[in-house]
Amino acid sequence: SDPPLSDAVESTAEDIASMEIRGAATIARAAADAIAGQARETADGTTTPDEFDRTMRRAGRRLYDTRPTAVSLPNALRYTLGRMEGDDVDTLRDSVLAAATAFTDRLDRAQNDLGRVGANRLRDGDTVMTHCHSTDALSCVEHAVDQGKDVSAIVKETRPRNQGHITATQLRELGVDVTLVVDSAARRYLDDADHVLVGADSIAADGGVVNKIGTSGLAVNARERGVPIMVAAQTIKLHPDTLTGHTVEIEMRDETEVIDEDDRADIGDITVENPAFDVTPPRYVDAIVTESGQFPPESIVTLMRELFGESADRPWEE
Ligand code: RUB
Repeated sequence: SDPPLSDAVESTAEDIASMEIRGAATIARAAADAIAGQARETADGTTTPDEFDRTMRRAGRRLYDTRPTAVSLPNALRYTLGRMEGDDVDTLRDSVLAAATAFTDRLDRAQNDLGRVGANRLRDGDTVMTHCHSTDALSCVEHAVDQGKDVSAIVKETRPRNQGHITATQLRELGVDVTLVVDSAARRYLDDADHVLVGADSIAADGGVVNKIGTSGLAVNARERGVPIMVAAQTIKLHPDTLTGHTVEIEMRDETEVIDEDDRADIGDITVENPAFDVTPPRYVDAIVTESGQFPPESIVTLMRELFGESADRPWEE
């Protein structure tokens, strides 16, 4: 039977599943770090190169199985496990550690570079409306503030998990004026917004944006109000499987996030659904801001082909 996986992988997998670790970029970083931890621990024990290889792929599978929608997770595994090479354990370990470091460095750089691009879209005195909590989106605001621009925010609370509270806190730390609203107040407050600014968990080849449930309704309302919709998403959010016609799986979460058991019992026999994400069609998106510049959603497929070719490896399955 297979030896247990490292604490780094087990605890990271549990934290991603429970959303202690959440948000696409943060999940990707945690996965790369956990893969590095596993490589160190496995190489420290008595192991053959074959066993090392098998254990690393098993660790990848364990992480992969936590949450299905954010493609940054499999892209992190693709990057780190895809660069695993060598004939002896030390060389194998070092290749994985080097890949994990290169990957997290790229994350930092990409977020910083896209923040500078996104900031150029924001003018002094502008108000953004946000949904959920996106480190890529916040990077745009941070760079705008660094450029000396005065930015205000209308922050949707983002039921059921209220990630808007995290966004509100972090925007306050940047010195941004924040107004918190319930999700259903979004349309009313769009009249006060100059941009809708959201992140993404995945971007499909047709330019569709997969992000926190409610993003698509917000985008439709924003379009109706004439408010431009800007998506901040570094290129690890591009979903290579969608190049070959696959759709992105939308995670369904537990109903207890929506209603507690007592209330549910009082109401009687009902169905509770709790999808975590939705898809905003490309026609409702004005710009996708990446570290390689901003793109209209319709042209994102060109960038995807450049980065992934026509096929995406699944090293955790080998
Ligand atoms: C998080 C979410 C975020 C994206 C982008 O959902 O929808 O907008 O992940 O975040 P959850 P980032 O809270 O369910 O993980 O820009 O930090 O990658």
